[in-house]
Amino acid sequence: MSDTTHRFTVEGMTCGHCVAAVREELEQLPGVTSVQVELESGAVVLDSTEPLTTEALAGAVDEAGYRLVEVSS
Ligand SMILES: [Cu+2]
Repeated sequence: MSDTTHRFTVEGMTCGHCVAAVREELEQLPGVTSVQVELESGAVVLDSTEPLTTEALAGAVDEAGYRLVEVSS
């Protein structure tokens, strides 16, 4: 079974702590196997064993204190 890849952009991160906070929240979503967060662009690439809704992704980002601004497929 191949993973589902989600790509989206997070706004408001300013340092490595922000990146860690976002990654930590996203890793708690069901089936997540990998989270890559790029600080400068805000680009996130997340792999999961099942599809996740934009609402679920945005909720996790919000928990961390940041904002999901764009989802690209
Ligand atoms: Cu920070």
